Amino acid sequence: MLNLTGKNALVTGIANNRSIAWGIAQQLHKAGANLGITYLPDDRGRMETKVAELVEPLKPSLFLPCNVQNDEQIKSTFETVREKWEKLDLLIHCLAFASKDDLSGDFSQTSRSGFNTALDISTYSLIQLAGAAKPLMTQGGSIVTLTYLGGVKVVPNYNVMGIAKAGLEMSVRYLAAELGPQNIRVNAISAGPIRTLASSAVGGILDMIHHVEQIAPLRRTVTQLEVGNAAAFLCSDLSSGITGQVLYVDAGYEIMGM
Ligand code: NAD
Ligand code: 0WE
Repeated sequence: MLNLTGKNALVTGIANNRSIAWGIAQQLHKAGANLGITYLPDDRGRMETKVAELVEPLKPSLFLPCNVQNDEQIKSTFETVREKWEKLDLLIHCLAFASKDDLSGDFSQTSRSGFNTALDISTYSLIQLAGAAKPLMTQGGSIVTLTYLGGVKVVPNYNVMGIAKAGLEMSVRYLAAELGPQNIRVNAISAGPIRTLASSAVGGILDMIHHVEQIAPLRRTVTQLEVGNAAAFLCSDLSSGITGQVLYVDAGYEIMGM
């Protein structure tokens, strides 16, 4: 049985009840994990209030602001984890961002600053969070990140995010090689398209979802809770022999050639 009791899990990337991270947090809670939730703070504190309300039923023992572009917030997040929890077992990296200007039009027109922002938030953040988690994962651990097919094959308009996800998937392999001797596993879930805050801001996402529903072997898209179940598996001892992998949770879409 999938059992995460006694495991401390830090979950990033919850913005609202459609977030993939919310699906993951619910499944980790169901499996018995002790949760720490981080959120992206805004200057009016609205995110804090919204996310706090949403996650209240999961009774997180930590609730912390963590903008991954802010070194101080990352430092203080992991200092708090060290003080309040004896050890960290699980880290969920479920965030990405690119400027909207860079998610349509000609890829060759991507600006230097747009490239840097997308790779800083979406790719470098995994390396930095894993580096901060490493000394706290004293009993081994599992790190799970979220990626997308657009990092392996061309998906129209995914553009600079495709480069970020390619870098993210390769970071998973380098991190898995480094952290393996400490029994820390690092894996990615490549999710099919799901309507979330991030994806809904993308023009044509509904058409993409409709396309997947016709082509994917299961003739449907996946849900946040299905991604959450796969994450719970990768966090549990049921996956003890798996590291450095990209697990497709996409209703089978990735295998199709036509
Ligand atoms: P979402 O908008 O719910 O989540 C994105 C999260 O990133 C938000 O919680 C946001 O606060 C956070 N974030 C952005 N910038 C940040 C920063 N500087 N510091 C800290 N947090 C920051 O959307 P989602 O679709 O649930 O995205 C979660 C992950 O899933 C992303 O990595 C995304 O690429 C990946 N993914 C999404 C889909 C999809 O179709 N929705 C498919 C495959 C992979
Ligand atoms: O990874 C993602 C979402 C990434 C994303 C989305 C936005 C929209 C709003 C990153 N940054 C932003 N910035 C914003 O201002 N997905 C896998 C979902 C997604 O995004 C796409 C897709 C799919 C699928 C963008 C273009 C084409 C397809």
